Amino acid sequence: MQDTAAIDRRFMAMALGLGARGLGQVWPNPAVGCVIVKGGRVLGRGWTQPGGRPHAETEALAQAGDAARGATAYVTLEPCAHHGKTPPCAEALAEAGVARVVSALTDPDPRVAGQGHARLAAAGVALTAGVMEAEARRGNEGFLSRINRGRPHLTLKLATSLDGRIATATGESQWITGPEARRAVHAMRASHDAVLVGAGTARADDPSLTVRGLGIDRQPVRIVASRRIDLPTESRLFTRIEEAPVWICHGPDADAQRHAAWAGRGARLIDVSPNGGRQIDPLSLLQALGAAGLTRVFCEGGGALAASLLNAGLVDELVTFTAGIGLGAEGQPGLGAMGLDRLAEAPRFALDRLDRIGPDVLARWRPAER
Ligand code: AOF
Ligand code: ZN
Repeated sequence: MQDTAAIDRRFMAMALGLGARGLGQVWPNPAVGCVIVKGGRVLGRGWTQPGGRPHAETEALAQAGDAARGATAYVTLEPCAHHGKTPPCAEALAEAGVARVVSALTDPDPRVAGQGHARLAAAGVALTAGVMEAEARRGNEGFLSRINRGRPHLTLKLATSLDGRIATATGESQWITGPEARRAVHAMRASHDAVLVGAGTARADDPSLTVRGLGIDRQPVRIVASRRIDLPTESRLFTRIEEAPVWICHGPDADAQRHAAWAGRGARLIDVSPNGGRQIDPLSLLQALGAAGLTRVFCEGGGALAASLLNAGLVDELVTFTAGIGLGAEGQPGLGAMGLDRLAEAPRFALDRLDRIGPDVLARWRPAER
């Protein structure tokens, strides 16, 4: 016979797995998961739907129907307390007769912020909060970052040779990593709200930056950071803009003609120059993206943008693919100049997870505690 704590963790783990299905699909909302259980049987499973609604609890309650009466609901984030398109989830759970709610994490959204839990308690629903909180923080880290820091969670991807190069001197880069790694990149794009590149990469690679072959509902937003909007209108991003949204983040000295051309094509143009500064400041860039509702951004280079994000301490997660090929000092480095003199000044990351992927190495890193 398992004790309640172990049972709670088992079903919360299931809810966390369901919630993760919404990652990249639900911004500006969190990707929540919900499981409704009675007598050890799962009666309803739900997760936040593309675009952020319906909420996870709505989905799970609809599945469980009348059987929700007397059941326990496991939710990866405090049920909401505000009226949106539907009444608050806390109310819906109580009205369905759910006897107990187990939640992982308090919702930092000021419209909720403890009031969801309070409503449940007031309605006589038994409440256990904080189950698998650390795991739920990870699952909701994009949303938590948007609400608490005003900017999205930022993942930086680097796919390099053994010696940290991303192309030969002549610019040949297809392909350094194998097909398995490239497929994994598409899955990573899909779990983020947006893909971000610098103008140099957009010009050199003419990337489409879409997710292909995964059958997703909502393509990530494609973002180019380009101070002057130095982006040819012959590029795929321009000619095939209908495939997914394109946002261009630029500075005050942006080219007016290209500004008009991209706007006319349907791109969203965002001025990210703080106090009239000429350079794109990486923090202002991310704050603008947070204000636009993004919770998870996946940066795929190039070297200059990656170096400036690293230098500013804005990389929350680093994903590196390393291929077994050496390109030598004449190859193009994955990171541009960082202006570092001392090792102590260099951004340092600690290994979080290590996998082999086809013939390549996939490592995930988090900022090292200092
Ligand atoms: C839940 N379950 O599945 C999600 C929640 O714009 P609205 O009305 O959809 O509300 C968005 C807010 O609801 C969001 O900021 C967060 O506080 C909460 N998200 N809550 O009970 C869910 N996605
Ligand atoms: Zn809700």
